[in-house]
Amino acid sequence: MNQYDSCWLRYERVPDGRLDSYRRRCRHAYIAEKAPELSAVRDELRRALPDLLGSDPHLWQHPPTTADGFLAIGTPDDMAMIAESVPTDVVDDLADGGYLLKSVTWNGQDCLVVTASTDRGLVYGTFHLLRLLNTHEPVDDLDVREEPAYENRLLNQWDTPFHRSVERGYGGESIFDWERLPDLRPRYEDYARLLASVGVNGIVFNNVNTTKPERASANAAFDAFEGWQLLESHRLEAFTSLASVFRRYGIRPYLSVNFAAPMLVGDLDTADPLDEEVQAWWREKADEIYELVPDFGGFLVKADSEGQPGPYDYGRDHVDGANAIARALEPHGGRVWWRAFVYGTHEDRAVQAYDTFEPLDGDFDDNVTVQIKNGPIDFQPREPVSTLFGAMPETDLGLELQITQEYTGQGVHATYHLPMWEEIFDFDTHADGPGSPVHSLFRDDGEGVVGVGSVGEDHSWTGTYLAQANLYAFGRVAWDPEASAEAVTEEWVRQTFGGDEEVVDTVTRILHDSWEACIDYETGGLGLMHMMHNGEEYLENHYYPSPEEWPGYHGATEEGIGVDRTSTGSGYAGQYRDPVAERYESVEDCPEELLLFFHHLPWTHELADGTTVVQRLYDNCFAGVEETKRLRDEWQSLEGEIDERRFRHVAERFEEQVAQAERWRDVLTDYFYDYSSVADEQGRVGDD
Ligand code: GCW
Repeated sequence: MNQYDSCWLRYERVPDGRLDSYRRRCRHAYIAEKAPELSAVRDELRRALPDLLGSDPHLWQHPPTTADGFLAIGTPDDMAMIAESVPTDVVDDLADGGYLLKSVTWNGQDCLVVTASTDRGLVYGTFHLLRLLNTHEPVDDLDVREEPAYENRLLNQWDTPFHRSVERGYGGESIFDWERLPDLRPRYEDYARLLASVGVNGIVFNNVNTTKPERASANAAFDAFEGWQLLESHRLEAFTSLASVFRRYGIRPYLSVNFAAPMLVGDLDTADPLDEEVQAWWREKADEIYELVPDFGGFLVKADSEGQPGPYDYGRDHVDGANAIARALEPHGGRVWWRAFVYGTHEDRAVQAYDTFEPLDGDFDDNVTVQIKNGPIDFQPREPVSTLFGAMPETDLGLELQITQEYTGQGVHATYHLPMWEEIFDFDTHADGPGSPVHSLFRDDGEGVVGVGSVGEDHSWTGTYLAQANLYAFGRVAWDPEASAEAVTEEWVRQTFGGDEEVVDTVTRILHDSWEACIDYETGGLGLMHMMHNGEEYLENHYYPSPEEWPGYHGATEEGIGVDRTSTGSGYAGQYRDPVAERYESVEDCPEELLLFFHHLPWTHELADGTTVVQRLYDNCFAGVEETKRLRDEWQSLEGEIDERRFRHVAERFEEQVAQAERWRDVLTDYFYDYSSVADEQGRVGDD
């Protein structure tokens, strides 16, 4: 038995109806020789084709002469046969990573061509083709042209080296064993394959928290942050070795660094970004890394945030800090990803990132990307989009999404993030007038989309098997944010659970309905935030409903609930462009699902359909639980239809999810009742 699941790269035998055509075009493969990426392509075909087609592939170094057809993979420059079969100008125009898949007839043979302008594109094209085979799609008349929407599609691992914990990770300990590196584990390559198969092209191997913060933390994992040590010279060999695995799959390696590295790793007595010795230290460190890892992507920095050191320690600002480090990387083509996750000085944390960063627009160097979480708070089940999107036209921006389910049920709940991400991407910021959805941003070179990773050592990788869908969907949405969510999900289900239509429909439905259910039982669904608490006594690193933690976040009083973030309150709504700002300022126009994020309203305030605020909160909490039970039952209906191991595992988690959702509902509704003294119309909440 494998020690871990193969996720969506399962490669099961295709049905007979497709077999002949697949065999004719794919059993013989002619692949360009040169790049490391092409050796990865060859390995993948050797892995996939025997299982899919029931026979070993023949790999050729020239066009096969003895076959009726073949698969050709290479750039037009590599292979004359490809240059003769596809329009080379179209290939030349493809962005890095883009590719063509084309069914052609060449010398009387039925061929399939996978071609691209870069070797990375050949990897993606190959995985695309394998996905078609895996989902039993026809390939006799293929004419696919694909290009990534964003230049950068990065994974951020919040893995703590050596200690091997994963902050906000629920799939077991970190897969990265720095103690044993440079020795490599097969799992590294399998992770690289999973990422490349969905188009991820960069990975930051270590957590953004690189030192233990000053403040005491409820999270035991905080006690072992040593990430800054990765920059020590004697550890770079380990990094180099890991990088070599991911490079074969077109994935550039990055590191999170500590702003005070010149003091921690070096022996300077300051990390002041304007100090020349500090600047020289960063330059030397960058030179040293690039000597070993020429395709090094750059540094990710969490500075002046949650106790991490930063430029403020020296009376400097984020521009000074980011640029000093960026200049060291610039000669090598590297980039600084500088996080905008700052809070703590404003009473309403929502206002702070914009307040801090927007005035700095235009001052960051060209190789700095400001990395911004999707919402102004912190990966809550639902948030409005960050006001910074579209607000810094002179600065490269990155969108940070959370793949791991920190606030959406962790390793237990089936909560699928793609519908949330779709809502975010489709949101019209009006940054360039009407029709400026979030997905139209982040398109410049140096911009992109970042996902906080979710994998660990568990057999499932992600704590629960269904959460693999979030990793898959992240890659697909970062590649094409306008793709149909249903299509992406269905594609994942087919590859993961096979092509039985009932299974496909059921799992697709479960995933798509899961997010709203989670919002309802965890928050009441009107835009309240942080109705949870990081409680280690319950389960280490686990959130559960805990009213003691809430008041600061949602403003409940005896009269009403919600936070006034309009012009009469914190003013956050005014950070959006009109008409978005106007919409959020107005109680009538503000969308109901964000109402209490922007407004403090009486408990008995009537919503559009006449229901009161408090009643809607009750109703949503109950509806969320009922919906979760329905999803659990849907899953139960799959017994016998999918393998026992995954069926049972997810079924058990669904039972736990229902119990936790009930607990959440009860704590929340009691709390609403305690403050409002308004009983539930249906008698479910109130004094017995
Ligand atoms: O949401 C908070 C998390 C921290 C995380 C921080 C961040 C990596 O609870 O675990 O630290 O955000 O994004 O920096």
